[in-house]
Amino acid sequence: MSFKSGFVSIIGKPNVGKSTLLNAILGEKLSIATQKAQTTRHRIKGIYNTPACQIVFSDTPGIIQPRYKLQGSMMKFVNESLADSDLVLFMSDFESYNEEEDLIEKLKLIETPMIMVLNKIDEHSQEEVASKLAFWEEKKIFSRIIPASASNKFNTDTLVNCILEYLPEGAPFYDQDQLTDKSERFVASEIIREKIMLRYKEEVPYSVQVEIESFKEDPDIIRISALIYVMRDSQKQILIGKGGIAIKNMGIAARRDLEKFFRKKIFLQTYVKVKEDWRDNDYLLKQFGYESE
Ligand SMILES: Nc1nc2c(ncn2[C@@H]2O[C@H](COP(=O)(O)OP(=O)(O)OP(=O)(O)O)[C@@H](O)[C@H]2O)c(=O)[nH]1
Ligand SMILES: [Mg+2]
Repeated sequence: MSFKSGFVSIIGKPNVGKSTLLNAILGEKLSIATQKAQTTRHRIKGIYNTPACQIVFSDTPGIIQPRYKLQGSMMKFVNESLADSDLVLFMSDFESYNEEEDLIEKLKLIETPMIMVLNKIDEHSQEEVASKLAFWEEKKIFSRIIPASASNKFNTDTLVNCILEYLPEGAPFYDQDQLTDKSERFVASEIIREKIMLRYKEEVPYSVQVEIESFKEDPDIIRISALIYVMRDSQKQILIGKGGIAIKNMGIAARRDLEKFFRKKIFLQTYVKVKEDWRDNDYLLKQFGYESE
């Protein structure tokens, strides 16, 4: 058989496990995943390479009704990804969403073949799984429906094989040893943001932007300096914590994961700055990389 290559968009509501699935397929923790909704803010390409194929997955932000400009950009990333894919993976879990009917109407408009992934089956009984599968079958919008557990890597190989059936024959689009289209700086900033999402509550994770000020790689160490922007002074106080303990512990956790990803010793410095309402500021959103490609 000749070489197959193509683009696959992973879309769905927030928190259904899109990034977890991408990481499970790639065998690398490329895209950050947390229990909080709206973890992913960008379109992140993850490139799956074997001697027989190259699948360029796009992880995308969870589909929501935008309330501020940052969320508007996030939804633009979803649409762009849909526009240039050979196949769509629509992922859902067992939550029932208020706007589900609206979303289903939108899915019906997508002309690209779609595979539905029913995720998190590890948390549910066979009866529940069967009834959810029947619910989606009935919509008649998917070429295939695959029950899976991304965090347990259950059915992810089956899914990859199924994806390949829908991809055209053709040469690879990227170097066959390339993992992502994103820079090392981007991945570093995301690892730090993941730790903030995991360790802080309420609006703080949603008010944070992480920018890598410098990233210097020496033979035995990478020195990273990160600027963490928040929207208000009160958030800065929370982020830093009493005597700086909260940010110190966040930095330790981030460094641990940075060392795992880059497979090198890391020296990490963090600074916190206030940029009022950056989430609604066109200029800053552009500067922070939330502009369309
Ligand atoms: N039990 C269970 N939990 C899962 C599974 N897959 C993902 N999760 C968990 O679901 C949560 C959300 O996972 P993410 O991968 O961040 O979800 P997402 O769809 O990328 O979310 P957004 O980026 O916010 O759109 C995390 O706590 C994951 O550990 C699964 O198969 N089973
Ligand atoms: Mg995600």
